[in-house]
Amino acid sequence: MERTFLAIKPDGVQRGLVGEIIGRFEAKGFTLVGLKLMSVSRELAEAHYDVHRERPFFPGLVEFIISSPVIAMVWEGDGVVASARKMIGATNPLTSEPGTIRGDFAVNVGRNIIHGSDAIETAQREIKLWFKDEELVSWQPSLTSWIIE
Ligand code: DAT
Ligand code: MG
Repeated sequence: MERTFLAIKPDGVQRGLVGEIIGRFEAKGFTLVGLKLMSVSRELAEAHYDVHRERPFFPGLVEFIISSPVIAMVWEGDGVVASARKMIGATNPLTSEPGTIRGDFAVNVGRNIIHGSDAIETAQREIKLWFKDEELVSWQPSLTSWIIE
């Protein structure tokens, strides 16, 4: 079953949007299989954003991610990687569609509330980086037959 890594960034946690954001993925019908509130180490933040290491915004991005707690999550479901990216919206919240998380709650690219893996391979890398195997729980929600034909 496909899985993706999502993280509510420090701004989303500080602004009290954790319940709202988790609720959207629950209501959609995806399954939560991993969840933790954590302070992120500089090492983890730099590894997570390694592809952006040479970009001018990298130092500020790392400082932001380690500045305050983050909610790290793994969600499961058919097509969850691409669908979660759609629900999150475009990187710059000023261009994110209304109805997306960034479109509804953010105005600034450096404070865009949530991270979501951008491809299946990225998701696998990020899940391994953020979670130990034993922190992930495989389970079958009893509502499944009312959500998937
Ligand atoms: P996304 O988070 O939509 O996958 P990304 O991987 O291109 O976007 O960039 C990672 C994060 O870096 C993004 O969520 C916010 C920050 N960022 C990206 N482009 C930026 C820019 N031009 N200025 C400041 N921060 C930026
Ligand atoms: Mg990205």
